[in-house]
Amino acid sequence: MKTFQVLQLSLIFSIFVNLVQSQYLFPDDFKFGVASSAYQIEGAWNVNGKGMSIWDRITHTTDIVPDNATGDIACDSYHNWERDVEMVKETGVDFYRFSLAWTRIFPDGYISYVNQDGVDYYNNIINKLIENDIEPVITLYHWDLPQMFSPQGGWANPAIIDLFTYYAKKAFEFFGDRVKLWITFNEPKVFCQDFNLFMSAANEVYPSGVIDYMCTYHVLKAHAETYHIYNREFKATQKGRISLTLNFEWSEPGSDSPEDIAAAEQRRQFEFGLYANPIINFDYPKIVKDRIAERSKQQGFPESRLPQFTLAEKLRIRGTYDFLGLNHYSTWHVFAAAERDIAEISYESDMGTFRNQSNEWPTSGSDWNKVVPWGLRRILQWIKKTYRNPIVLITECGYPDQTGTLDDEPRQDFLRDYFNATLEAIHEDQVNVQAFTIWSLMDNLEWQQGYRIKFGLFHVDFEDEARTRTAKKSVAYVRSVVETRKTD
Ligand code: GBH
Repeated sequence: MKTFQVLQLSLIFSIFVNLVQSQYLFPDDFKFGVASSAYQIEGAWNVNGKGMSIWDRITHTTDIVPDNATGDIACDSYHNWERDVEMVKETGVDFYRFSLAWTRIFPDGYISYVNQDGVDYYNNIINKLIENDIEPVITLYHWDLPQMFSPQGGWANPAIIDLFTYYAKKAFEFFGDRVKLWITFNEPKVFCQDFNLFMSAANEVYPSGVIDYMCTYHVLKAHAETYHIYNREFKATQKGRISLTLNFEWSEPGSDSPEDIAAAEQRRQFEFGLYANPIINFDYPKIVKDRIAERSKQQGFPESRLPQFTLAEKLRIRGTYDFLGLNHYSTWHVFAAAERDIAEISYESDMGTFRNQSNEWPTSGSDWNKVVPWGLRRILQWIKKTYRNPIVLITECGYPDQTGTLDDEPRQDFLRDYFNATLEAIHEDQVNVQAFTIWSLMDNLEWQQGYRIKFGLFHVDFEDEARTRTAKKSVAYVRSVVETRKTD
């Protein structure tokens, strides 16, 4: 063979190798983690002084969770925490993201009474993680509000801002000597905007389009105050970082028409910009402010239903992040839609647009969790462009099935695809993404889907009193990616 032909062949061969195998490596300082949240795993809902949260009440008194499922026992991580740490170790990841149950530490929500058992519980977990070289990452609020604050409206009542910051400050005092990464809120859009649908199903009064925006307004203020407290009183000595986590399902224009392109952007701003823009840029996104103000006016409200920030508040909220926490699960096609009847007062009608998911996208064990890895890459590109390339930590991403099978090839395929999308964003788009967290460490209480949907890297036997955990196949895959820094 002539040299030329050999060269040509080897070129073809290398292109082929690149096609079947992503050539990119995770940088040495890129971190991997696994995640959980208190109500979904802990159980022991009233054990050793723990107070009641809204989720204890919701599962005990409504039927919005199927099969009468509750978190009363869940994975019983209150008793099995040593095994949990062992499992994290087995995955090989760098950190474990978990949340504090506010009412395990402060049963009434007020800091005036400390339940030492709760402090001990989290101290044990943190210490054991550190002994095992696993970094603890704490979420302060993953939806389990103290029930005490519910009748007063919870996040719709401004009193919650101080109550939350008092709690957060105590958490820094108790655990901040060892915890270097803090997340104030998990997915405020879910507990402000989405839960009103959920709550109204449970005959709770939670009118959309008014109360949910109060929640948004108070959460943003509580987040900013917490950030400032940490910055002022703890950062110099504890040397940690703090931010919040926002969920973002990618909105892809349903067609090339200018209307659909605009509709997709409008949806991103309502779903993500509503929270990210005040913190990273300045104030709510203009399109969100304008649309809500305009509809409010037509509806006869003297002011916008979206509470407005004063200039001082805008300045206080801007910049209150050391990184951006991103939870991502799926992607949608978004289309322009006729404006809804002006009589309809709701977040959905303010947001407008219409969305669906393509039948061609592979599905998972949950109807909306379509597998669309390029959606993650587009999100990362969009964040880079919209917010001047902030540090992004992916704080959740994962694959659900309905069986909990140990033979979870589809989860492994999902992870490979979403890891590759992350690698492309790093190496081709120069996005500043520095961590990937897999949801979830183990099968757990999947909120309004009860135990029917399973995201775990570990299977949990919910029939067995011991809640025995068993590694699924994808655990070995995750460990190999962390070790080799590549996805194949
Ligand atoms: C995360 O929320 C949570 O942080 C975590 O606790 C949870 O276990 C995990 O996801 C898995 O669900 O049915 O079309 O109306 C994800 C937020 C929840 C937002 C489901 C979209 C419903 C889409 N997502 N929600 S749809």
